[in-house]
Amino acid sequence: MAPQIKYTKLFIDNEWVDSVSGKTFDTYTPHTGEVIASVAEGDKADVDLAVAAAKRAFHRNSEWRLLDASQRGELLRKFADLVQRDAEYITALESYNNGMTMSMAPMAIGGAIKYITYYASLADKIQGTTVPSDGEVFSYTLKQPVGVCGLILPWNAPVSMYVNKVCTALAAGCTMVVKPAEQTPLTALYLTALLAEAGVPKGVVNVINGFGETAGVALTHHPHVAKISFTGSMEVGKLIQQAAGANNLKRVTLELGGKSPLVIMDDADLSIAVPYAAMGVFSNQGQMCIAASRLFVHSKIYDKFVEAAIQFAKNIKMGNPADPTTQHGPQIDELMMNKVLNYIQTGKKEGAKLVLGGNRVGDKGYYIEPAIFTDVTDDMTIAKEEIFGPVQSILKFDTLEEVIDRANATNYGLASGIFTSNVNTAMQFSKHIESGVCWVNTYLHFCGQAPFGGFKESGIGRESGLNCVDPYLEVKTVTIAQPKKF
Ligand code: TXE
Repeated sequence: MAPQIKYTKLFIDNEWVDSVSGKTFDTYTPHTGEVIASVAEGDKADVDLAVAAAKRAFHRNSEWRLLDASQRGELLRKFADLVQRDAEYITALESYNNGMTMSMAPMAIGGAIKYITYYASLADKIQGTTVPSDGEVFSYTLKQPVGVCGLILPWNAPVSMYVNKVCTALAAGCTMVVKPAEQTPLTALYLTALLAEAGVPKGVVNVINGFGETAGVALTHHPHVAKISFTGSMEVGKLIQQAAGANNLKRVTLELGGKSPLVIMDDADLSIAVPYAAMGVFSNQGQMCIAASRLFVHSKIYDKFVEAAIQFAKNIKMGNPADPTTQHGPQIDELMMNKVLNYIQTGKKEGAKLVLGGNRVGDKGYYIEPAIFTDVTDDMTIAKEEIFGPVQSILKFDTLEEVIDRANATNYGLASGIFTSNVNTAMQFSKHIESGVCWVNTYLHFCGQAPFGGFKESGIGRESGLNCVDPYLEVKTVTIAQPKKF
């Protein structure tokens, strides 16, 4: 049964409100493409109201600013408990609006709860230092919340993205305006209702549903927004960086795309490497910034590997994401489905060999069969551009030195991986690969304790990990004159 949809409005000052314009837009389920709800459509006027609310909530005498740091942690722990209480519903809603399979969504929501408790634990660990300044002074630093944050979310993992940004900003003591992706507003709205239930004071978390060119742009250009945290495309990431430079020098963290290399050495255990390589690119229908979308396989084992990869992918069960036995659901929308299908056509035209799948399935919903290309070369479009779909591109290499250079020959630098039984090979690769994350004999391993983010054009800054609150903080040095040194 389809989950009931409870929240569709904007959330400003802890109230559910219609947009100033009264406009709404439809949201769909990717399984059929049918409309499942109409949500309030915010634009500049609504962003202005939300930023004003967040600014009031950031006033030095506000309820939020007067909370103890440990109370912020308590609030987040309570939020984690509420997410746990409603986990089954949130999981179903995520799957319904996003198309994430019910075999994956429970892991995503369970993971999100662990991340929330990790961020909760950071709230009262934010510490300055005492500074051994020269002269007759006493100096120390304060780490203070940066102010109103604009948090712009993508659609590929809505709950995880909401939690990463909102809970880090809350741990730091900031206030915020969240803009969920236009494709997937529903779980963000529900999570916000739970934050209000947990006791977040009014104006601290505001949510504006809407489109990038209107609500998103209003947020990134707003003079009272001190920081933007964005996950999405490289193109929009660059626009956000420019907007920040053009007005009030907002602090910016960006988590953008990837073209992540996964290397299979000839000494790898293929019984592990084959399934990890497949799940590294086919999970979530390939809609992952860390997708292992360039699979480099050693020439000595290339044919054997390809055979095993085809066998594995053939058995991936495609279907309705609501069926818990389904492993492969739909792409998010028609636009993205067509974009992926175009890449598959381009791959064929440029001479790569499509050895499995790659067709649209059915004429309702946005299903694409997992695709495998062999004989892919570095210059091909499918080896260079982020496809964001279920396309495994297999390239051949001969030596470790060669594959490191080829893996690094991209503007992206988000994730990488290697399968090998030689620890020196693993250490050499992990040292020289230009990526923010490197997995050895595993892939897609995530936890709150580990920093996540990209080198090069894959982004700026890191989410999760001990230092994840730093981009939400300013450091202030306080120097007090002393009558004489003692
Ligand atoms: O991203 P957009 P889209 C990549 C992936 C995908 C491509 C396009 O390759 O194929 O991006 O996806 C908001 N100012 N990733 O079109 O447009 C938008 O409303 C401010 C990688 O969905 O970047 C949404 O909330 N905001 C990725 C968010 O930005 C703007 C996840 C992302 O949308 C804006 C998603 C603007 N000018 C896509 N324009 C990852 N890193 O995981 C749009 N937005």
